[in-house]
Amino acid sequence: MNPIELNLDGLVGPTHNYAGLSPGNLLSAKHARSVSHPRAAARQGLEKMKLVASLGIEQGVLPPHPRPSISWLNRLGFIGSESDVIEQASQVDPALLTACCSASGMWTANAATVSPSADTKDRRVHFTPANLSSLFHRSIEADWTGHLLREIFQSRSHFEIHDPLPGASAFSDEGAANHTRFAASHDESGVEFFVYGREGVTASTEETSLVTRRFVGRQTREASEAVARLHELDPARVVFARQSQEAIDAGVFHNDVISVGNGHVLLYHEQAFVGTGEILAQLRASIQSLAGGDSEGFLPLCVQQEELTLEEAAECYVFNSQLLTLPDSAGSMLLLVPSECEEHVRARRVLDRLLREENPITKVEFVDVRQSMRNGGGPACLRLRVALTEDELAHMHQGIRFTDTLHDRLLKWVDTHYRETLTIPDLADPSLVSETTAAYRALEDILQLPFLSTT
Ligand code: SUG
Repeated sequence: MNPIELNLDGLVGPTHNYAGLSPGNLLSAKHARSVSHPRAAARQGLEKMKLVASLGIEQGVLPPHPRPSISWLNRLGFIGSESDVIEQASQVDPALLTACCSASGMWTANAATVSPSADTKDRRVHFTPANLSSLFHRSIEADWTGHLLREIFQSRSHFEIHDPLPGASAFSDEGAANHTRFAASHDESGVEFFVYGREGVTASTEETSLVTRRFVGRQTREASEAVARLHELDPARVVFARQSQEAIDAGVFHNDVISVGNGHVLLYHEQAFVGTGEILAQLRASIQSLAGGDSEGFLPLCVQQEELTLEEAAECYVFNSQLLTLPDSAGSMLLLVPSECEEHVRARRVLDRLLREENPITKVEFVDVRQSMRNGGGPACLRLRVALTEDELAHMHQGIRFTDTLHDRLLKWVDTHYRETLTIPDLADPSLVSETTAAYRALEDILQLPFLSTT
């Protein structure tokens, strides 16, 4: 039996739009207010899930968050019938309506941080839903994500779902997008690597000021450390690193835009971190000690700025790839790369070099997730990795496991319920609420999750 890595992809929701809501995310800013294609976006996501499942890798699907969120608009003081609420919000504060319509829950790499049972003291899988407190439209995901994870991973003897960290800026947490795990295989204990963008509680005024920098990092050191404590990880098996400010300023708002890890491999840009030499030494020592010193060892694969600048990386998203161990292939890996890189001459050169050189990456495939990419979300953003044992897999909710039948049902569902195009003014259309409610009601049956249209 192969060790299991479940990839939980977020199904793109019917309100997928380009609102330019994320400072520091240059692709989102570039496409702000352009016309989106929700149906094509959801189809692209489903195609990616099908591709990963066809490799023999366990795939699952997480439903879209309920949007437009009438309950959040109610919390903000817009009261009345659903159409009254939409109308008031669109007149009084259209930006709030837009935020409460965002389909950003699709980027499940930001849903939570996950530590598998092989790493935790109580031998349960630990999840901490990300509070996403940096940006309002993302912060409203946290409670619902917690609820969803509790429904999907119900067995308390196998799974622990923590509350999100406190919502203050000092504990800003963006989940697995800033977390990587190194292990000989998915079922063995590993080293967890947390990357943060700034200090939280102890930040100096200079550090948070935009006078000397372009963008402020989202993940704080305090948040990463709190998650590691909550998950009861062995401190000897945890490494923390700080993102370089150059990377953040170039548009690297999450670490998964500039590095990706799997097995014992870390593919990273030379300007990704502060103090790279020391970080690599810590990772090497920790990984080495896992296997009593006789492991094959840590394999860092560096991309230098002469090959690809930070700005180019933040544009083509070559690092925002899924690095997948291929089952039954003695540890060889596939890099699933956004199709934008296929036409990007310098990214192609990097990929060709990786394939030529001695390392476990034996295959590169391109995947079209262009609708998501235009909002700054590549293949890696769209999935949450959960390493599980056979027993844990059997104890989670089975209705979200991806099969050909589920794929076909979801495709039909998307074609029935999604609009072909959506503009920002369309978000003020009250019929969008009834359309999406009908969609979520139908999805309850498909995924066997009976609360999607009522929360
Ligand atoms: O948080 N974009 C998301 C993209 C998240 C990508 N995730 C990872 N790198 N793991 C964000 O910036 C844009 C929404 C808008 O502008 O309409 C947005 O939220």
